[in-house]
Amino acid sequence: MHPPTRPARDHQKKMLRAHNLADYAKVIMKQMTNAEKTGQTGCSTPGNVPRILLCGVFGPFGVDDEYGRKENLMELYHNQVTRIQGPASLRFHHRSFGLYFIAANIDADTTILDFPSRKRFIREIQKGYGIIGISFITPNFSKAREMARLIRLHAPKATIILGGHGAAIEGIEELIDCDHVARGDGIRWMREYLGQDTGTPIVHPILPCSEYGRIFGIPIPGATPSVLVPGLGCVNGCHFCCTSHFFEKAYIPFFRTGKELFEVADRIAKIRRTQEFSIMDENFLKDTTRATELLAEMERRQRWFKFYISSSAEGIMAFGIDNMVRLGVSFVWIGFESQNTEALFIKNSGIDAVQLVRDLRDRGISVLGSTMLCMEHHTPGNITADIEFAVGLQTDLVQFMLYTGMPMTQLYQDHKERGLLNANVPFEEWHGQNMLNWHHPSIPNDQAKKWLDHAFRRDFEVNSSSIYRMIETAFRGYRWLEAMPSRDACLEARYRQLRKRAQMYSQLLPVIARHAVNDTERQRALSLDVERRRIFGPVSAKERFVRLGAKLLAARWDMRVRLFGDRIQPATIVTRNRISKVRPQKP
Ligand code: B12
Ligand code: SF4
Repeated sequence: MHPPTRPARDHQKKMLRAHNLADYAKVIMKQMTNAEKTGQTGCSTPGNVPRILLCGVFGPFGVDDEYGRKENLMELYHNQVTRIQGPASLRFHHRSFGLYFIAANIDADTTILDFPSRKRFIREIQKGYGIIGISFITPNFSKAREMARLIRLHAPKATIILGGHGAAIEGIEELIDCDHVARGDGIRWMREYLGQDTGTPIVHPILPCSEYGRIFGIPIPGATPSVLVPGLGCVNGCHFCCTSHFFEKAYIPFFRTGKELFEVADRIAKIRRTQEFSIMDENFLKDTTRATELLAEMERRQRWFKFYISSSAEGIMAFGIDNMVRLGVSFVWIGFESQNTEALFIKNSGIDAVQLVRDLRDRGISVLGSTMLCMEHHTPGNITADIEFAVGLQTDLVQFMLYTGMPMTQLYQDHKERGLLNANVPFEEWHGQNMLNWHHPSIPNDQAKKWLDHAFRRDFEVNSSSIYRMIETAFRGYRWLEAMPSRDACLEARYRQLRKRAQMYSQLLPVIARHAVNDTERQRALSLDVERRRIFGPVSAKERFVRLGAKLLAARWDMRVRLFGDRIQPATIVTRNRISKVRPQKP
């Protein structure tokens, strides 16, 4: 294999830097050098693999137009969690990670185009790619269809491959003009399609878990956590869960053992210079053995990573909350779904949800609890009981979603067989934040959003902003660890991390008090600030400066939100992945 020429490398570096991805560039260069060192040749038919373009759908996002809806923002928290919390809402952008995973694991020159505008997309597809892959989810169906149409128009020779969760839509081959549909794991699919070895170990791309990262318009200090994907899918197969169904209710591990996972995390941590990871795995603690091994490896190597995870309640109980503290979990997303529905959700069976949340928060672990509204048993008379259940859990964050059967879940099949699917609701509305895609027996469709809005508001008014709650959780965890008669090296490290977290985020307390939703939140923030002074001493000159800056930025953001609304669009990111092992061979 020929190593790339110096000009090619320089160009590559320049391209990546141009998109503010300097650390990613370093990694690409590093991986390239490793490939050169080991003499990997990759593709069995060098030179035959066409240039590939992998795209996310085009923006703008979260606007009412012919391709999308204003309720479907390209944001996690501000869309489905903290959306009514005004300037206190958490604002982050997340990339289309699946595309980076595919690019890192095939032997081809690949360009990733994330969050393009329609115009930018047209410009890129005219560059002579042989294969163009589109990643989309169900509510972005119309965007994917338009992209395929544009490819046929501007790049008629390109092969179109559809992938991502939108590929589960029934009869998608007929609905969108394409050449192939990749369902399930795209790495395996692309490797097979390109005639490359499907058994090659997975290379984990080095990526920040999010971009932008602001609360009250204030940039979150420090390096953004890295994304870590241990595997895809979940074996639990809950009837409504599209992630589980998309991967055929199987778990596809990228890294099977805790030791492997540690090595990957260690490599990423060293390169990105942050010990924090957002684990993108639907049910990370389900594989208790792997998580236990990971903890053992961290303790053996004295590496105190911190993790944001998702896990079912049963997984948490099996692994143990105290072990989560040791593992460095500072945030967990749990699906509580609905009270009294144990037959539907075995994962929550026999678990006291209120106690679980309290125990987690007492140990410094923030909880995002998901709940579904407008389930079949809900009526205008009983739905408030479920909303009160969710509010009463007192999690740091709550996700309320409409009960929506996405293709091809058991719920979707069930609604279809019973003739309940509402054919008048276009795919653009299948995002769970506005209307139902099925005929509910007792809740008219124009009422669904009203229940959602009520639920979010009720949680906000009773429990205060999520950022306040997260700071409170950090203090609770700090108190708990401080009260321990003795701490081993692991707990001592966790204690120091929590102290730092509590100290850093407590600088926001005056801002929270100033922008509080009601007097309860104001009093909560002010009294936590009093406790902060008791624990950490008087506010230093530097902290006073930080607090002043935070206040000014928050006031500016508040003004912007009031005058111009709170819409923000993710920036377009172009990543040219030329680690290509598909280069002309030496004769
Ligand atoms: C990160 C994420 C987001 C990010 C967006 C990232 C982005 N730039 O698009 C944010 C937080 C913004 C987001 C928002 C939403 N999301 Co989302 N999101 C996820 C999440 C948690 C992780 C996805 C991920 O990166 N996984 C890791 C990668 C490696 O796996 P992957 O994406 O599945 O990719 C693999 C395969 O799918 C396939 N593949 C993917 N793309 C392609 C393309 C090609 C060409 C090929 C061949 C293969 C292929 O290969 C990859 C490697 O194996 C998933 C849940 C999950 N765990 O999968 C939900 C999920 C994808 N989101 C979902 C939904 C519904 C939404 C929202 C509508 C929710 C809402 N109301 O707010 C919005 C929509 C935003 C919008 N305007 O588009 C659903 C999709 C449902 C469906 N059937 O379409 C999921 C599955 C969650 C769920 N269980 O409900 N989301
Ligand atoms: S436990 Fe969670 S990830 Fe697993 S199938 Fe159920 S809802 Fe999906």
